[in-house]
Amino acid sequence: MEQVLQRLLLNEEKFDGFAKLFFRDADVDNNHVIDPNEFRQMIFALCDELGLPMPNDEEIKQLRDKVDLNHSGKIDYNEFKIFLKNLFKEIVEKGINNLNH
Ligand SMILES: [Ca+2]
Repeated sequence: MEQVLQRLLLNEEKFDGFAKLFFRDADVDNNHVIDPNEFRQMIFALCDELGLPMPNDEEIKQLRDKVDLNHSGKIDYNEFKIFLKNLFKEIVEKGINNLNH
């Protein structure tokens, strides 16, 4: 998994493609932002995909506050992309089993 993420990080085009696909999937009502419910589902899907432990509601809320850079209550694509890139970097640097959750 780490190698897959590393390759994505090294190729902006591929990373953008992956991020877009994931964002589109998460944006269930297709309004181009991720609302809190969609965010919750998205985090579950992401943890499932990456084999990470499922966070609880409080952790999801804290994460959402961190990702929502302009505090609009919703996550736009740019915010999502920054979040995803940082997450991938953290996984590549520390290894998937050594993340703080
Ligand atoms: Ca939405």
